Amino acid sequence: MSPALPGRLRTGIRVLADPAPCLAPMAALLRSLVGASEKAAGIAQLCRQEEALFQLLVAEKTGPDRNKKFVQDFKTLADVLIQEVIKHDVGKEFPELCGHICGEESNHFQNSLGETLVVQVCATQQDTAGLLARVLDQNQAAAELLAAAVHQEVLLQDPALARLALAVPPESVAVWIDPIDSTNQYIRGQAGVAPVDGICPSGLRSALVLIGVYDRSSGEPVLGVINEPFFQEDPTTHRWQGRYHWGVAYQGTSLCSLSRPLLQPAACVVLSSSETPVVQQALRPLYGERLRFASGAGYKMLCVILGLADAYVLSEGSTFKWDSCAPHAILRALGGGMVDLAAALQAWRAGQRGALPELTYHQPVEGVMGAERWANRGGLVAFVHRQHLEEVLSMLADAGL
Ligand code: 2IP
Ligand code: CA
Repeated sequence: MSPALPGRLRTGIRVLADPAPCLAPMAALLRSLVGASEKAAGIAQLCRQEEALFQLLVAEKTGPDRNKKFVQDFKTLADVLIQEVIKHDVGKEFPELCGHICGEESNHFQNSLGETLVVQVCATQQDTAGLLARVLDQNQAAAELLAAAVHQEVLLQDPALARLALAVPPESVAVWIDPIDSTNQYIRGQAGVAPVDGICPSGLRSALVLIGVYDRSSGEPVLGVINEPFFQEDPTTHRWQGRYHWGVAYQGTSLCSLSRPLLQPAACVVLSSSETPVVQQALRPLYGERLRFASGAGYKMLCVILGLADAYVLSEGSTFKWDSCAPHAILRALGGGMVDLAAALQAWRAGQRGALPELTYHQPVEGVMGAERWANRGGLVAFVHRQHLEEVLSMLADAGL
């Protein structure tokens, strides 16, 4: 058996086999995604914890060109590999999803010798190690550590998940993966950044694995898994312990691993540190000094899910479908949602007070290329309680935005 991933075994909830009775497809899909997110989180932890890998992750881009490129590539490799693992593990269990699991990264990878390699999970650990060694300039130690993590078997013991029975055919849904959201913090972020009212302004905490499922025909998010690989550090071993959250919102069924957060007495909003001064100013009458700033689009959405902030407001098109799909599904499962800010403001100004336009996940933006096709171009507002969305829209509309 492969060695255990650091930080996974000791939490006590990860590895005991759980007999999987006849689960309806959606529940089995959810279990599969949670399992894949656990493996992904294990690989993310491994790259930060194993010296051989961490050195590659944080190495400065100095030295000859070849060296510079290799270092840059390794950062991308961690992302690509995690995405491929999720695609592989989930696709193996649900062949109906093949071709419908997409993510931020392309698996075509050029190594420092200029060879183009397709990063993928091979049939055996040895083959995967061989492929990774070619990607990693024959760094055998790094390749073997990663291959062991890729082929690690992760069995969940999660009674709440095991009990679930849901019916939605996998052939009607598709998946968005963000293998590591907040990549900058993943690479450079510190452990132990002090939270402000529960929200970490920066640091490793904001690096998340996001897996979202949406309905292929309506584009609505229906299922989401957020995994926090760097939730806490064991003070004695300094190993990372993670946790995960999931939610389902499908045809009137709402289920979530978390409870709907209660309304907080002091209003608070979470923003990107690059949010425009105009928007910050417009929100001040509502939130006063309780404007909080944090890295990571997924992390800010998680802050709303956990009730640490009433809303996440983003006026720019700097997030993508893979950033928002999973948190959006969880927000819906909790009775909230995530609107397209530009479209919702337009509707609000026109006097619309019913359902406001939420983000959808199935259609690319026309007339643009690359990742931009999947940008949430109108910005967004994430909320649990509808009244918080209304307050934000009315503030921004009053400010002439
Ligand atoms: C990024 C990441 C950034 C976020 C940006 C995302 O994804 O979450 O932190 O910007 O919108 O696309 P900000 O921190 O200003 O909210 P990735 O790290 O996967 O590129
Ligand atoms: Ca992202």
